[in-house]
Amino acid sequence: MGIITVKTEPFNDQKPGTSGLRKAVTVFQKPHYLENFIQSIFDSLEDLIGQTIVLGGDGRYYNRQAIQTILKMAAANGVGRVLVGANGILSTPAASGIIRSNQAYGGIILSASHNPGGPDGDFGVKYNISNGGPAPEKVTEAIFDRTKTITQYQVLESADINLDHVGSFKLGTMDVEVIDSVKDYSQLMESLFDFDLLRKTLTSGDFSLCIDSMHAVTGPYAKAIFEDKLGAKKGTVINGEPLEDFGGGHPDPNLVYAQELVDILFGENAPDFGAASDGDGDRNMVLGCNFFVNPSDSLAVLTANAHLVPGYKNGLSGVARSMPTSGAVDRVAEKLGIPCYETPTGWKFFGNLLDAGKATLCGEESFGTGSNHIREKDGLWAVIFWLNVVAARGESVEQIVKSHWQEYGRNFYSRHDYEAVASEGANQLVAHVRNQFAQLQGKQFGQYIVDYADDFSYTDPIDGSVSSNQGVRIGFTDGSRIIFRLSGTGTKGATVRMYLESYESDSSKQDLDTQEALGDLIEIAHEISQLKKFIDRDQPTVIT
Ligand code: VG1
Ligand code: CO
Repeated sequence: MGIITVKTEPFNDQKPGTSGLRKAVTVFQKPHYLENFIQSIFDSLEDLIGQTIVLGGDGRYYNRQAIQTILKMAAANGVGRVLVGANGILSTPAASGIIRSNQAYGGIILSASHNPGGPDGDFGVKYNISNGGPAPEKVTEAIFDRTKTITQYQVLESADINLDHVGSFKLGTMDVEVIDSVKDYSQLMESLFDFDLLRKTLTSGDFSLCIDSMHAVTGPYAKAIFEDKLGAKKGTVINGEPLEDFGGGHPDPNLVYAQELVDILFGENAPDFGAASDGDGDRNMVLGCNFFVNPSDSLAVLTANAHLVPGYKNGLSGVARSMPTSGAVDRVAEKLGIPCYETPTGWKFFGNLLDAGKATLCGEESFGTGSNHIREKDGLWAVIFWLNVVAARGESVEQIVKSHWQEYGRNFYSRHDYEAVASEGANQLVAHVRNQFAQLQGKQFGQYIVDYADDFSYTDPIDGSVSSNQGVRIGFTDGSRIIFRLSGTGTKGATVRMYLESYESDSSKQDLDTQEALGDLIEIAHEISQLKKFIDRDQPTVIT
């Protein structure tokens, strides 16, 4: 066994996006492609020698091969110890927790999250720092810089490690520990939530639930927690077997891609509660019987009810939401007298706020919610939080959300995604909106008057770093908003996201259909952006 140095040449497309480097599997399979990126990570980290890192992925196609390659490269680069998930699998939240509880130096998470998997699907690599959270921009920029100049990488010549069972191995001088993360994760959840109350509710016979793991990573965690620990009946977790191609599905928990769950919750004899999570387990969708909870509302409801949950009963230091997320949580924060921070899209921007104790709960409109228990969003955590609130209040999901609207008003909210459009047209669309900033100021569209039109820029309150061009936004005098952003996680062409928000304080008008309530704003958004002209699409691919 020896360390070999392999000559390579840079690839020009290894810039990490919103959440790591995501590409088609076929791109990652190109000779040296994965290795270049991993070596660039190692090269841009200081004092890596002898350190402990965590390694695991969402189990998608190419996960196993990539794990073996990364282990051999870690050994050749002087890493001291790697904690790797059994079968190479770790959910993103579990990986974050393991980095923290082991005080590891960092972690490498292999996931393309909600993107489809399989030989024709996507793959991804993300680096997390010692706080357990996604690397901030200054780290991802250093990695990207390195990918542009790399000339060689190191790899240990050795046989593959058996990842099927928990155990300890040596790879050269490096220790490899194959771990089962389900127990640790389940204990962490038990430390935050009222498991006795949950067990009582789930075994009472008059509360039913359905958890859809979408053949992705949360299956084993969900079965261990809901069925084994909390006593829900067998079969509560559906699609609970992680598969390399997610059973051909699109592991994105929304009303379109989680069709099976939606049919159950909106069907006859629907259960009281339903939830789904995504490919790597950090997203969640919560449904009540015949009722959909908008993720922006979910963050607001959890914030307003956190005092009912043991782990948060002593109060929240603050909350944070991504810019396109609706302002529903802002109203709750105001009432609670706690600060509310607005960050760019992507969980990495919450890390500093959480580390500094400025925020306790965080959320994104994209079905992501989390807290200071780890540094990633956490799908099952959000689901258990919801169940704890439902059990403590003894009300249905629908009752809880509707009484929330009555108290705080309703922020009608929707996102229209136009996936896989031509990049050129998408860029032109954003430029077209940007070019109108000056003339939009004060302009009237029906009942709406433009208050501001700008490019969202964020200055991190902790380290002062500035992130510009984080979405173009048009705000109206009544608080309504239209936002356009290009996705930083897609792998085919560009994805245009159009976000729409309006506020309704009159409870007699809160039952309107969301798309209807936002109808005028949608028209205005099309008029301003000339979307059809630039990207030649009549209908969005997904509406959430
Ligand atoms: C999307 C979401 C964003 C989320 C990111 C990663 O990014 O909008 O809110 O943080 O995915 O989530 P974008 O750039 O495509 O809009 V995950 O579950 O894919 O790690
Ligand atoms: Co995800």
